[in-house]
Amino acid sequence: MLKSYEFPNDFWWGTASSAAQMEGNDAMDGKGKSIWDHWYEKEPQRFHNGIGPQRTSQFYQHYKSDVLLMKELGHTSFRFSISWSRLFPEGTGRVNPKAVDFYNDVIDELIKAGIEPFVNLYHFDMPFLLQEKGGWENREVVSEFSRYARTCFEYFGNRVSKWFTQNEPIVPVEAGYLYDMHYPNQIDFKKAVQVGYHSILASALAINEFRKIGEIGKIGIILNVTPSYARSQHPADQKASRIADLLFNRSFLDASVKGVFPSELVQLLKDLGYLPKVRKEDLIIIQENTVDILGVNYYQPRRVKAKENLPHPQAPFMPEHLFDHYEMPGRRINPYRGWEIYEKGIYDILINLRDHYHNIECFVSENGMGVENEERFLNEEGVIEDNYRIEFIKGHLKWVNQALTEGCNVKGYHLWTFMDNWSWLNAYKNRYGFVSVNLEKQSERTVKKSGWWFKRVIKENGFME
Ligand code: BGP
Repeated sequence: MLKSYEFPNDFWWGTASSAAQMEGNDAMDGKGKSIWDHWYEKEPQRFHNGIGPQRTSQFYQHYKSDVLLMKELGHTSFRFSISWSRLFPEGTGRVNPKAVDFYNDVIDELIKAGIEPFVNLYHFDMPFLLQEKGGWENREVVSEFSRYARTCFEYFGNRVSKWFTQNEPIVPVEAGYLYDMHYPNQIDFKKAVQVGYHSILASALAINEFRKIGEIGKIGIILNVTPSYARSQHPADQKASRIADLLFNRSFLDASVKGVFPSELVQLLKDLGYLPKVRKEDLIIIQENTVDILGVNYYQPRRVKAKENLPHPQAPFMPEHLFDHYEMPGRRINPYRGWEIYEKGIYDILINLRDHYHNIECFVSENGMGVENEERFLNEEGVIEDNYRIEFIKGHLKWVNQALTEGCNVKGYHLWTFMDNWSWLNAYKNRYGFVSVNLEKQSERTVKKSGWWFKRVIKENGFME
């Protein structure tokens, strides 16, 4: 018998993207360089097929028709980010009027199309001139961020009522300061902790600016609250998993939602000798400026086991000195990205938020599947038959639906992403969109089978299976 998965009438259906990944810099139009522009100039070979941020999907040129396509596909909301270095070419000081026009127009077009804009302020894209001053390592840059945030609220707050300070702030910490995947390519746990702490402070300061301006809507943060699963019930595996959870989830989650750092995390960093530099007054700001709403990005779980071998005595300290990653036999993998597919993870996250984070209002802000060489699935009508993506989304939506029936305060689902976009180091290797983009003829966008399927899901507020 078919089961029906129904969602509330006002459920937010849509997609998410980010400035650096979709705007394109072919027309810089006064934009300053971000760390991505700089790094690409310096080391283009680090990017898949040498494709850099210049050639991303040209939303900057085509946003009007892109928004119309979103409308055609039934979107009720769309999350994008403002590029700090487009708005403030030097990261501070002078505002670029063309950027103001562009974002004003994007917002207006979305509203005209009946699509609610969800605006994020920071998605891995530090202005290069501020990175030269140390980026998030530097307290001054934290203050610059709150100034930038305030400017955005002032310019766009009259029409945007869902704001987000940052997307996955743990990623610049890991990728930029531990694992050499983002600029500034450092491997330095001490700096990583400071950068993480300053990002949290920057978010709280931006929220503070938002509250000072008055009632212009809700403000939140978007976190990849990857659940940690221990290999076994053995206390050593359990401890390893708890440490991973503290470092990668609860650091940002507790600070953003509850305004405090878990005492176990503080003790751990203290024991390791890696407590960041903290000013007392900052802790009050963090405590008083928690989020109204939480975006949950979920792609894969984190599986953890106790350490099996001692680290090399000369190796720089890494989180992996405290636990090992666990490759669970039989796990399902998306081979193109190497990420495990585990749909129930989204349910576990939502239940955790219900039970331990006062059931804060939340939504699935990113979920998706990147697949290589999708042209092989083209049918005779020229449509990519991405049945695997439909299955992937359904699998997750079923668990979101289950969480709803159990009282979770989850308000929407956004796929990553609307149209194929530039995936950082992977450039255009894996495609995530409901809409494919012809990289040669950029203006050519073609809706995939999943895009039409999702349109029906939105129309019917659910699906049967
Ligand atoms: C998330 C990021 C996105 C996006 C996505 C897919 O972590 O918020 O920016 O890129 O992951 O990952 P990737 O592009 O690396 O395949």
